[in-house]
Amino acid sequence: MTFLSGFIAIIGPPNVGKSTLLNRLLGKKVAIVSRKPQTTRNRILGVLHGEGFQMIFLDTPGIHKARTSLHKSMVSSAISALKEVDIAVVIIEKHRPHAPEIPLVLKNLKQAEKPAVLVINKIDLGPREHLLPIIDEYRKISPFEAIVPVCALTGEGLDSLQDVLKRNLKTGPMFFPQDISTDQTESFLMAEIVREKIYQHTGDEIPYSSAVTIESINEKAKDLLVVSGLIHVESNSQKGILIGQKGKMIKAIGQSARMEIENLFGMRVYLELNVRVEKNWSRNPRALRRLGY
Ligand SMILES: Nc1nc2c(ncn2[C@@H]2O[C@H](COP(=O)(O)OP(=O)(O)OP(=O)(O)O)[C@@H](O)[C@H]2O)c(=O)[nH]1
Ligand SMILES: [Mg+2]
Repeated sequence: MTFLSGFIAIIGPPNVGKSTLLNRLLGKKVAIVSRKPQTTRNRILGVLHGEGFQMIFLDTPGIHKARTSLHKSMVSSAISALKEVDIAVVIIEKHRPHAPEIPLVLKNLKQAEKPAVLVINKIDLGPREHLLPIIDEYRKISPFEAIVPVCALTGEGLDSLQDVLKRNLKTGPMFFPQDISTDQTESFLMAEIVREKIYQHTGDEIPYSSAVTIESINEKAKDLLVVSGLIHVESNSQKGILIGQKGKMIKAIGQSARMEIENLFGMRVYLELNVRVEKNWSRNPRALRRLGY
């Protein structure tokens, strides 16, 4: 029997559920998720291992009109992921079928000249009868291989999506061994988990002004990891908010990040987090590179 494989980019406006969809397809969390837009900042690779096939997904930052250097780097990583793949999954939301970023997404898709499947996500939100007119409209806009309504949160519609994608795979190698589901390093995974908790625990500009680096990981005992992380923010007042009264905020972030890291690595973890002010890092190309963007 021949083996089928292919690279698939997941693209779309910010916050439409790209990372949720990837995690749900894999049955495993490889990408962080939050209610706030612009959570994903790098291309995140996730491998779906099937019977006789392999799909390599590239989750990407939301495509939008970028202003800061950080946002420009995010959008360009989405567009370059699109160039690497065999097929694109374009996601829009059922309740926002005309989100302002969609024309920019479709323009980039067209320039990349890749076949694409349109996923209409969040079908659990709003009336069901809104779906058919959206499908009709998008059928006319762009020659999609298929249009698949889904709810990434519950998994509804994902079997159909997988079938469509499988039909588009080509004979090819098994690019990743069965036990590998992502190419992210340990320290990147940990930094992302900390970042997700910052998105969950803080409001206003704090999530957008924070970057996380892992400075060291030491295996102290057989089952104890000592991890030291640094949260970079853009101003002293942000540092104050992130630390919180009597260190309450940073403690809460550290605690929930630690629990998730422990689950992921199957080890006890001691997580130390420090906050450093790096003025305007999100607008400084050199700082961005140092922080992994
Ligand atoms: N109701 C509902 N919410 C969803 C669904 N899929 C995703 N979400 C929610 O939408 C929000 C954004 O999800 P993400 O997966 O982070 O979206 P994203 O497109 O990766 O966002 P960025 O990385 O910021 O571009 C989260 O709060 C998800 O729980 C869905 O099918 N239904
Ligand atoms: Mg995301």
